[in-house]
Amino acid sequence: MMRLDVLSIFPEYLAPLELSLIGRAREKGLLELTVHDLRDWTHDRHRTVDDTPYGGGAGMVMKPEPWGEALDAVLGASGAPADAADAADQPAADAGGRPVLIVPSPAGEVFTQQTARELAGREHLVFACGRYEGIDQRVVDWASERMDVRPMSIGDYVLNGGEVAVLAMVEAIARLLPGVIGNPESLDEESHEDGLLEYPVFTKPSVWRGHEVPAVLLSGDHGKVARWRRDQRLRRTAETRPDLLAALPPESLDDRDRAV
Ligand code: 6GU
Repeated sequence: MMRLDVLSIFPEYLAPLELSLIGRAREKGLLELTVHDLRDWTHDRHRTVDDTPYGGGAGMVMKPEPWGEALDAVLGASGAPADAADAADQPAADAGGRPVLIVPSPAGEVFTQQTARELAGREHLVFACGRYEGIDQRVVDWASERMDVRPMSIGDYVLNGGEVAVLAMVEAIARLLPGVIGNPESLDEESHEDGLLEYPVFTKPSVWRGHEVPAVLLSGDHGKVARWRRDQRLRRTAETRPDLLAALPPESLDDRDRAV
C-alpha cells in the first residue's frame, strides 16, 4: 500500500483529503495518508518554525530543526542513509526505491500527468509544505542523502504556500492507484493521458435551449462516433493547446488524423 505523509504548519488546509475519492480510498485501505503539524516538532513556548534569513533580506525562512525531527519521524528506520552494508542486509526494504520528498515550490520542476504516473509507482511519498520565503536549504541537502528529493511546481503562478499545490498533486497521484477509481477505463481517454484533450460530451435532452446534440452521437454508428470524437480531440488540442499537439510523437497520428 502506498504511504503518503504531508508536513505542514496548516494541517487544516489538507482537510479535503478526507473527502470524496481520496477519503474513500483511505477508508478502503488503498492508501495510507497522514497529515502532520510541523509544530509538533518544535520545543519552545511559541512553537517557532521560522527565523530571519542569514545575509539579510525580506521575509522569514523555515528553521531546519523542526523539519529534521519531522523527517526523522516519518522516515523511521528507513531513514538511515543507504550504504553498502544496508544494501546487502535488507534488499527487500528497498522494493519501492527510496522515499520521495516532494517540495512544493514555484521554482520547482512542473508537475505533469507524467510526474503523477511516475510518483504513483513509488511506495512512500513525503510532502514538505513550506511557507514564508522557503525552507533552510540544508534540509533539502540532508534529505537528498536518504530520499529522492523533487522540488515541484504546479504551474507558473505564485501561491502563498505548498498546501494547495499538495492537494492537487495528491489527487492526481491517488486517482491512478489500483482500485481508487471505480471504472479504470475512464482513465484512458482523459486529457493529458495520451497527449490530446478530451472530446465534448452531451446527455439528454437531445435539444436544450435551442442547442442540439450533434447528430452523429444519435446515429448508433459506433465507428462514426469514434472518428468524430477523435476529430474533436484533435481540433480542440490544436485550438487551445498547440504545444501539446507539437509534442506528440509523429507515429501517434495517422493520415486520417492529419486530414482534420
Ligand atoms: Cl508548488 N508552491 C507555491 N508556493 N506556489 C506555487 C507552486 C507551489 N506551484 C505554482 N505556484
